Amino acid sequence: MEAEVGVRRRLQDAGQEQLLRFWPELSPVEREALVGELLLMEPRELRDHCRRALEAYNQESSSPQRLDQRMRPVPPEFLGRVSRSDPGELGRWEQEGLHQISQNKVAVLLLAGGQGTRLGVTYPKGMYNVGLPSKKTLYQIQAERILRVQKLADERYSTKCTVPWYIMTSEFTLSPTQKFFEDHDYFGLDRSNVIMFEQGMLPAVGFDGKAILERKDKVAMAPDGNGGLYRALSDNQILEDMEGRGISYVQVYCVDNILVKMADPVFVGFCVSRGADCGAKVVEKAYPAEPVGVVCQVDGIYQVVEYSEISPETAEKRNPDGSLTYNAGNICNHFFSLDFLKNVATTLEPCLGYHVAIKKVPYVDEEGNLVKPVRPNGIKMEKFVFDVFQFAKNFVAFEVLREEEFSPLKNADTADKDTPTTARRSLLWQHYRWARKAGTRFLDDNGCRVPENDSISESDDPPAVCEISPLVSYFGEGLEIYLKNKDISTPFILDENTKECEA
Ligand code: UD2
Repeated sequence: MEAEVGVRRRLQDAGQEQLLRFWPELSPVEREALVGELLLMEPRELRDHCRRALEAYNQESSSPQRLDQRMRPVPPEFLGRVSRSDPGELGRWEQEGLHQISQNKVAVLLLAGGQGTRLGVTYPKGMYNVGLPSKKTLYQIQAERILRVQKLADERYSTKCTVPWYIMTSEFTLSPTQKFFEDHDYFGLDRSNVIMFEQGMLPAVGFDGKAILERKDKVAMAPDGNGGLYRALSDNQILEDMEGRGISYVQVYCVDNILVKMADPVFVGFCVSRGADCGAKVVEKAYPAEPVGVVCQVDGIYQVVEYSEISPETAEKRNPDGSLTYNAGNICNHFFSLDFLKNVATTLEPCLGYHVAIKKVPYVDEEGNLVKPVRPNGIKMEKFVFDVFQFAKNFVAFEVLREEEFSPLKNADTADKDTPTTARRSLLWQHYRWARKAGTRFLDDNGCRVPENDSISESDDPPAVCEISPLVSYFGEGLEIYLKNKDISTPFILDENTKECEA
């Protein structure tokens, strides 16, 4: 009774009393659950949140913001490019990155709190197996790349280093992710170096400015966006953990890129040698209308501009050499110094604005029936990880090769882009190229040489199926001893075991 009165008063203050409308029907257990949830929400924060959501929604539906006139591309002196750098320069960055890794100064941080709705699976995306011959999941591939990059640094600098792996999850993804890692023995990593923590959640708000009930005893909640990272870092004392381990640099990345280079020594080395506090990996946009955000300046300040915020004319704009003016496609792979993250988490985070997403949010109607809406009915508010670029004192962008570093898994196979099939193909093409470069000849089922036909498009399967374990090679290095002048039947998996036989 006391709890009910307290909660009711809090909700009155927040203007959200409708959340108790099924109170008389709830069992004691359900009441307790609902009260527990509501007590976590400060009345003023809840009121402000609902008001902000409604205002943002109204503004968004009346006039989508165009930024064309205020945009400038990243100045060339702050943009590194793999394609325009000579091997000596790339080697120096790699050396610098491996050195930092060997000194235990580099951590990786995975953003894994998303719900993966577009892919349509009920479990976290990192657990997805795209159908590689090895059947490895995204998590396993990432874990093995960490093991390999640690080894590369150790071999170069005679050390025994660790790249800690921080994983931000959400209410939806924490326990399945934990269980998956347990079941797979942390894929060979030391479990004390895999640190999972949870991001915050925010109520979904209806178009009337009222928080939505998804059940009679439960408010509809959604993760607060990948920019919820900064609040989660301080709420969970993650920066203290990093500091305790002596970390100076953190690479933050998104879960679904099958080609992601964990603690990428070249990217880290580039950022460190430029003295950057904040950096973004980018790829050249594939075509002007490609739906990716563009890293650029707006009124002289770095940010990512979403494709919906620029006109087709601006997206089509070209430089004298024919390249797109706004070409720096964001791939959600960022570099931060620990000092920068500390400053954001302790001081600047409240200045980050919210982005509005209009979604279909299941709800209970006035009669208490569960409704799955066919049309969007709710506002979700999210912060974005890249919105901190504005605070950088020394921002750099680093353009990498798409075919080597970016192939995200966003959609189910019914789509034609960013699907399990395209992700699998990208990885197998990469490994086919590496093997060819190392001097392999592939044989088909009949023992005949597979022709080395360079005109096949990478939107088809590669001529031969070859998968190389990240435990054997991180970026194609060191393959000659196993593959040079070898005739190899496909499908072929080069892993720790085959390596023993082949060497
Ligand atoms: C992200 C980038 C986009 C582009 C694209 C490339 C953002 C906001 N947008 O778009 O500019 O670079 O990736 O692949 O970064 N996540 C959380 N918590 C959340 C929501 C998302 O951890 O509350 C994670 C999610 O699990 C994923 C990453 O953030 O690892 C990106 O999320 P997304 O796939 O929803 O972002 P997308 O594809 O719209």
